[in-house]
Amino acid sequence: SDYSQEPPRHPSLIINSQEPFNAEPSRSALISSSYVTPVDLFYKRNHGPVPIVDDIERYRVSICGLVEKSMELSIADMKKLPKHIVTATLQCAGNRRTAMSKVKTVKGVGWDVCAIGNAIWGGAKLADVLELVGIPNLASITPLGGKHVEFISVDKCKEENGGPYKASIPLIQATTSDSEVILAYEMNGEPLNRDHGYPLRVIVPGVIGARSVKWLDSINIIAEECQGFFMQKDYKTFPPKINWENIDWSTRRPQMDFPVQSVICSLEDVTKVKPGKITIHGYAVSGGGRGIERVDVSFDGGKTWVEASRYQKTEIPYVADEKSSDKWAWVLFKAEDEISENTEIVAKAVDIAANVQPENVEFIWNLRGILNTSWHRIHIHTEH
Ligand code: MTE
Ligand code: MO
Repeated sequence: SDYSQEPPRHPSLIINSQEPFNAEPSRSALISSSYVTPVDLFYKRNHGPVPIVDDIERYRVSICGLVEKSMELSIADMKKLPKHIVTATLQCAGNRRTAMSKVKTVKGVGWDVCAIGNAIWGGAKLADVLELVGIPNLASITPLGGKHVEFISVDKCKEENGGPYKASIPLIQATTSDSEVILAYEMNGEPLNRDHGYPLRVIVPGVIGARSVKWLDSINIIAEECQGFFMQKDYKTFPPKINWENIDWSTRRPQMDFPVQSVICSLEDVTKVKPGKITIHGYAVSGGGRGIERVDVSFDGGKTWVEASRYQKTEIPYVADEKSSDKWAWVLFKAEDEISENTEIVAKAVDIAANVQPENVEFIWNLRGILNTSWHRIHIHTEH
């Protein structure tokens, strides 16, 4: 593969792999960049070289498969449809993998806690695009129910034996009246950049990042879910007893929604501080549109808890539509206390369905190292 034409990147990114390029911002950069993550600091997760789509006039997305009539749409065609703006947090399923690998080796990119970002995405609703090829909204109640929408990209990767990256979602998820699945051509009010999917990418809010296919080439309506590597042989969770010898991928479904998550970003996992008042900051988010109910923080290793306060939405640089909801977006939180001795600061979030993060990473260990949502713990050493 040819990595000679990769786009420029922010020098402060922490690079986990150069080819393909996988990088995340530092904790302090992520949290100080506030509610909307700037594009250049947003984590980048690629599986191959970033493709070059330089002839935007000739770029077309084809929509084919089980449709009345196939179509090819240009970016100009997409822009003729109503622009839908959604604030959504994108999180890689492998976020916090490094901490999981300390229990027992796992396979995958060694992410710290910042393979996540919150952006304001602008584009056409997938439902509106599908209507153009004869798929009515609320397709679930028509004979088209039960089908899947497959997204096929321009980029090529080794996991697909040199074929394109792809994924699918159930058709109903795109056509229900409250669906906010979009084909995005904008990120934070600007055209997508190359790393994030220029000229067009899918955004599936509330779902692991892997399903938000970048550099979209075609949309295929199919009867069964996508058979691609990342749907069938990756991004699934397994019980702890499953290893690479006895794994049977077909026994599990592809992971879609991500579970409730929270992370303290203002401190490293082991931090030295002077005794006295300490204020911690972090993010919390849940999948499936389940907002955050509260974030509990403990300054004594989990014996007692205080409720964190939220401070999201203070300064949104790009004003989304007034009606647009924040149900797909993270919340930023802060909490403070006095610290006098060595301790552990712990965060755990609760979502609106009362789901809570698991206490220990041991109990959710899985061989691919995905969805580490265990309580985030910071070890504090006081320096007198
Ligand atoms: N789409 C394509 N075409 N190729 C990819 O490698 N990576 C996926 C997803 N979409 C990927 C892709 C994964 S695993 C994640 S987490 C997100 O894109 C990352 O999106 P970002 O790089 O914009 O943060
Ligand atoms: Mo990912």
